Amino acid sequence: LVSSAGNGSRCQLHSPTAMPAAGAFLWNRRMMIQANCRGFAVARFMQPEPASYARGPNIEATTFMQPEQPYYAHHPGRFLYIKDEQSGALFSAPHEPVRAAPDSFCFTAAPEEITWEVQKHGLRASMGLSLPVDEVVELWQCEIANTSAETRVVSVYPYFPVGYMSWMNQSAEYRADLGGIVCSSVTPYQKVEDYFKNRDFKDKTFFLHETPTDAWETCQPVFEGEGGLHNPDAVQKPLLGCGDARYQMPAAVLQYRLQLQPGERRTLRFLFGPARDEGEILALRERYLSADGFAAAADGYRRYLEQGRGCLHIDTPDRELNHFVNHWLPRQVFYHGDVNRLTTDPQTRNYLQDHMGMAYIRPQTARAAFLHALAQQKPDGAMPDGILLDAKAELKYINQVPHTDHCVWLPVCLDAYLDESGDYALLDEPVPGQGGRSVFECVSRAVEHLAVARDERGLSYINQGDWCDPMNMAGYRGKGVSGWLSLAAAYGLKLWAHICVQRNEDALAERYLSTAEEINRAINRHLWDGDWFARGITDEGVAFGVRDDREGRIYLNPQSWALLSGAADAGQRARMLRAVEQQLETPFGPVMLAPAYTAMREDVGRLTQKHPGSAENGSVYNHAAIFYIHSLYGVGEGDKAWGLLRKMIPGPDPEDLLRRGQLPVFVPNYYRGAWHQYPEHAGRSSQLFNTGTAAWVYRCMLEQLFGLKGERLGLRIAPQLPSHWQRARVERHFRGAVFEVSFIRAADVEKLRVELDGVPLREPLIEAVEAGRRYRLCVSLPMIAPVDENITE
Ligand code: CEZ
Repeated sequence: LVSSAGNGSRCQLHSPTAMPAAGAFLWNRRMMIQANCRGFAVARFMQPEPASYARGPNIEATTFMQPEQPYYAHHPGRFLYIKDEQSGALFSAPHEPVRAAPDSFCFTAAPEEITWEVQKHGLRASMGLSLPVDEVVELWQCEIANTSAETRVVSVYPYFPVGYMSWMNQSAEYRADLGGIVCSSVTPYQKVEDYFKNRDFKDKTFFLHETPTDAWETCQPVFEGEGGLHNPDAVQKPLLGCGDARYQMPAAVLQYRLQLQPGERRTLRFLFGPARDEGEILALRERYLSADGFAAAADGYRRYLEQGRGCLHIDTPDRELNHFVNHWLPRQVFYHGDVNRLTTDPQTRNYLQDHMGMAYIRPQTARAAFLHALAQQKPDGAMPDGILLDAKAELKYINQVPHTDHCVWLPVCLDAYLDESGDYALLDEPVPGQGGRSVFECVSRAVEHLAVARDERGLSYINQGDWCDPMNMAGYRGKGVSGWLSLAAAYGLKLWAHICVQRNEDALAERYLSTAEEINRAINRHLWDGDWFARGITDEGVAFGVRDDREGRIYLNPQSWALLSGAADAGQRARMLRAVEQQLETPFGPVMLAPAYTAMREDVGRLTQKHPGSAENGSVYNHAAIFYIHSLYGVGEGDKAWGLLRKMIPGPDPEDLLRRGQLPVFVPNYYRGAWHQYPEHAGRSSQLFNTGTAAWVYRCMLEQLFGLKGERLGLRIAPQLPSHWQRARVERHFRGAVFEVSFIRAADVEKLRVELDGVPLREPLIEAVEAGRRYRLCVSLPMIAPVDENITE
């Protein structure tokens, strides 16, 4: 079903039907495309707000990227029809729209390209998609090969639907002078000011060919006719009709009539994308549409991805984990941090956590992002709901809803950044637009804002949401509080106090620590429910996420952050872990709450209206799951943490892959939960690769699983390898140095022993790391558990 090649840098799926939504994504500085194994695709580009150049056949709402994106016959995609001119037999690549059962099929996700290969009727069709680094254009290289023993005559029709472009104006025609099809439209608007905003939009969609075509069609309804997409009318005729689209729905269709000798192959290259005018189209053609143009773009893209390689290369007994960590995880972290999920107003918490991830990938970008975010801090120390990335950006969607947690992410993410980079100078950097205040002062103000935004019980207000976006009605009347945020505030205060100590700001540190303790006490007084912490208290004073609740009895986040904040003592900890295990853990990871709500709770909010087991209503919400894992490592529960961490990556066994319906090439924002309510749907991936999870997974792997964690003085070694691993090798880049680390479990080892270049260390800490140096570490670990026979090394 799923295999890998290229040492894990290629992930291959051998069926177009077993995991129909499985796919991969590519992005560059201006666009992204998510394409699935069957040929459907969703692409967005920035102008500067996200826009599309291929749409569904009806007016589409502009919205943010959605989980469990549905696909349907006329969904945008990129296809090839292939007709045998002698027998009339028809199939299509990759699978849609004809859906003929292939003789063989291979979808390949690679970091720099996505390819499909289909074998049918003695023919092999392949399609490959790649992107340049800086321009909005898809580079398509297709090949058709005769794998039979006879000479074949075939027609190949690339079919790139463009969809419903506009209700004001849409058309398409073939342009011999440009060498392809150009679809034109006017982005619909009504307000005069929008005319000026839209004037420079890329309202054309082009499809250019390198090899001259035999015929074309540009009008979607004419192409499809009565035959439907499975068997379009136009394909039944010897040649396409070469028609225009005049206020009709455009499509880009070409026809190549090819005669192929046995073994012969033909390569066809195309460009697909948006443009403002013909000049832009010609320039893209010039630059890219040739073998050399494609090769140069591929080179450039490879160099771009190099920047996202990350700082960790692993070789463990778990082969699929190695592939994931070496090739895919840092790529996903880099995507988030380099292009900010292709938004112009990332949610503040997302922006900060995405750049926490960037601290391990390209720290200077993280540094700039923290300064950029702080420049938008409000006069009272609060952080805005979203960070505006350019002058024209506006707060949209969820960023118009007041959430109370944004300040928390400053100490949390900066702490990680400082540990990794050692860049304590950042703290003294003045923040632009903040009247000369330094980073340290701004963050202190944020932390103090958290300390103040509490009620008479000492708990943090929730307003219309905290980390949980749709928990919008627990406190919208101004009284309700968040248990999670109170814990997170206590934790944030402690982290910041620690940084104060390092700066000899002892009085400040003491103040923050005592506030943190005060919060922890308030939480224990008001929110400890006997076996776990409640999620919050509503405007009406009702605690929720408690044993008396029939639905939403227990939430994961308060337990995780109680471990981090130190609110839980050893007895509470044991009870909480048991409760989580019994009520929240599933074969696909821990769900965020249980039981999932089946009806609206007006004193909790719209999360309870989401489908049970989806998203925040009790899915395995991976962001929440990784907080829990991080906190488990924090209290030394390494094996437990590992078990849950491994569940976050689909596979390797085929049954699990089928359940998730996703390839192990990214962490999705969730897997369906409601394990007890809807077991047949549990585990299914949301396919949404926008998630703060990625940064935290990378962090947990580096700092906790392998225990190669930065701190002010250097690199501390404190691994928590799963006890059944006998050995592992890791290359860790840190502050310009390279650490080659080999971990070995041995019977004669009683406690962690670290040798540096053959010399035992007194403390497992490498101080004063020298950039450019290669350090060889041998880390010996005691045996904890017997060897698991199932694990092959
Ligand atoms: O958005 C995420 C946010 O980007 O939800 C997380 C939150 O911490 C992230 O910052 C948990 O709520 O508004 C909604 O109902 C959406 O479902 C969002 O909550 C969700 C998006 O689906 C993810 O892109």
